[in-house]
Amino acid sequence: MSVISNDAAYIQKQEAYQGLNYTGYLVMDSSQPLTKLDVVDKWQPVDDAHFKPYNKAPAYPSYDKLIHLDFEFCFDHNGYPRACFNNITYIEQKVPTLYSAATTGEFNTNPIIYGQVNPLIISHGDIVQIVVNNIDAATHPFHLHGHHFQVLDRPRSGTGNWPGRDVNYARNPPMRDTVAVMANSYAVLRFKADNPGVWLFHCHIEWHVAMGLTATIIEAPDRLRGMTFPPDHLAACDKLGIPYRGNAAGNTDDPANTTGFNTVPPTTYKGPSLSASTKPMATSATDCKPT
Ligand SMILES: [Cu+2]
Repeated sequence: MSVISNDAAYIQKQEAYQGLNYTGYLVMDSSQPLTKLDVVDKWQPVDDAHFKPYNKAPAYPSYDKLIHLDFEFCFDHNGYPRACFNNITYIEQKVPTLYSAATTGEFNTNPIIYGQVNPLIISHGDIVQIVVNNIDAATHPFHLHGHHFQVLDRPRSGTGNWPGRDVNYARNPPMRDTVAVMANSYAVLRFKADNPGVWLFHCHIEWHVAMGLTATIIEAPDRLRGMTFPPDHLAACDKLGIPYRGNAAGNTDDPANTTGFNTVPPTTYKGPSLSASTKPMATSATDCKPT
């Protein structure tokens, strides 16, 4: 048994785990000789917020765009528990966000057209700073698709919210695509917007995703206009009854028309989007996701 945590509260309890440290072989080919075991006989947790990048890359010295996300659990219109960024829970729309970005022309820089997916528009080349305040009493691992961000600050549990100003950040911060944001604390992240696309930022505890703990970064929408998709992707959407043109509700004549948007989370959980008339096609359903 091993317990890996970089939360100071756990580290202080390390005596409780002495005697539970075992080292063994994972044998994939029994015809091969066993090599010398590399035994780690002392539990010495480290805080990965203090790692240094292998390439010694310095921190981005400033940013062009600040994304400020306050996370806490919340309730929807039906009284169901949800998870919210800035008091708004993510609600899956009829048209996946990437398809809306590709098919709505000049409208695709307007977050309104994407519906309640917590859309965040960023420009190509921007240095983006994400501040996540974790207002919950547990640690949550936040993950970003499409980038490795710098972790400029990730203080201990109980620190409270980001003070609203940038101070004393790491000069050579670690680079990650996931960061554990401590309980009642925050993280400060930076990345360069050099990868046009639609990228989700979400808690990596999957049932928290199901509860709506997701924001959608729409990066360089001007470069996504008119992009084409492989025919098998579109065929999968056709098979599943998922529209792939227009705004969040599939309105193509006027993308600013929000009629038909999904505004209330579903009251049942069905996993990937499947219409009742189609057979489950798990891998194809994933193709229709905006990541
Ligand atoms: Cu979570």
